[in-house]
Amino acid sequence: MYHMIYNKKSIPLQTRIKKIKFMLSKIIENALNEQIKIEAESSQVYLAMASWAETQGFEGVASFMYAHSDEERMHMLKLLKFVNERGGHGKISTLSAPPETFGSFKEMFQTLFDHEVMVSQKINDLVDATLKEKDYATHNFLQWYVSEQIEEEGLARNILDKINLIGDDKGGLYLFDNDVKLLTSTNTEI
Ligand code: OFO
Repeated sequence: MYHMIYNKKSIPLQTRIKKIKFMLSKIIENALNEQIKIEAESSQVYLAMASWAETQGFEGVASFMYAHSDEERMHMLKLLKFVNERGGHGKISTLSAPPETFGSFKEMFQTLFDHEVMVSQKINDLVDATLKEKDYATHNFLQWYVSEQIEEEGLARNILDKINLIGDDKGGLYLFDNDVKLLTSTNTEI
């Protein structure tokens, strides 16, 4: 539930009304902090994928993953600032180390897709928690993440479909790498 904070005695009524801030409940603050950690870990996983792809000579896949890693960091920061603006404390947690290698590109994009499905589930759980807590402001804020996840899952699914068609064909992978590079430069929303 919300808690109002303002100093009744020192601030005139009109100013007081403007300055009313609704603090996050502990339940929502903790849940948002959990999501901050998930977004930070997503950024780390995609950074590890970018680095691995680069060592394999796949520049297109690497730049796609670097851009995706930056996007996830932006998702994390957006949550962190929201928590702080709402009177909570955005926490920076220890992150688990991502894998160093990913087997094949097919396996790597499958991991990316599975990861995004997991993130969508976590966002849904969070939205659910805001409704239970009657925190409609956070519920509204989270709609951006709901839409973002629809896009990200769709994109990951498209890429996975393509790579499943190519299989291990070297020529196909070369063309795929160029396609993905194009995707990075045209889709700044990734
Ligand atoms: Fe792709 O995870 Fe952020 O929201």
